[in-house]
Amino acid sequence: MTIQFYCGSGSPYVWRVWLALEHKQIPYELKMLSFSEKDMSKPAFLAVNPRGKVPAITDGDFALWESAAIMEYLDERFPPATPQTALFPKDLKQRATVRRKIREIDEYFGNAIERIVGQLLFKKEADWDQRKIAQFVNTAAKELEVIEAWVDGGFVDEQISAADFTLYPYVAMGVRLERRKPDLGFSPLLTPAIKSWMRKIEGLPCFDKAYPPHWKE
Ligand SMILES: N[C@@H](CCC(=O)N[C@@H](CS)C(=O)NCC(=O)O)C(=O)O
Repeated sequence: MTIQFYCGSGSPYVWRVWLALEHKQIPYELKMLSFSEKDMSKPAFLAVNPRGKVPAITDGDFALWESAAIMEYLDERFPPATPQTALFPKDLKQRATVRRKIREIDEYFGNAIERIVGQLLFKKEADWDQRKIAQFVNTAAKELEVIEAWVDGGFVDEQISAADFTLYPYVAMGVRLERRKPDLGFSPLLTPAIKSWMRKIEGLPCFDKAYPPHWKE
């Protein structure tokens, strides 16, 4: 039974699952929902995910949501043929470390990016709280220092993993937010080590296939 992948364009949570599906070359059927049409709140989708959020998948009659849980499910459901196609390492402690980094990325860096999104994309410019925006950028900067040490010369962990697919969409979102606020000051935080890691992710065969469709326009 083909995996049904419910998604929306531009969501960092969707993007990580999309990268995971493509990286592992899992066959799936794309169900693109529209944020502007409020498809996530319609009964057809609420029957899949009662929280009304993307991403969600179905595998036969099994439905799953929450992007981090979906990545774990996909990796176990479609066991990797090589370590390069694994989303989580085989070794218990390395696996725990990747899970920890995913939590840290979501909890600290991702949270700061989400809060900037909340200001710049969900409020009118006149209502932007410049003090808060600066505070969130500052938090992102501190987290990028931690992240820089992780990615230095390699991936977020010892080899490519779900942690890279978790991190990349948030970083890309930070850069994209400068279209709304050119003086946001996010891009200058990207050090050579982080940029070099970004190029590695951008060079993966899965990258173009999972790129948010409306960002291509
Ligand atoms: N913790 C969830 C977050 C999912 C989430 O917040 N998705 C947003 C898009 S970024 C959503 O679907 N919002 C519904 C809406 O805007 O109607 C996950 O990791 O999957």
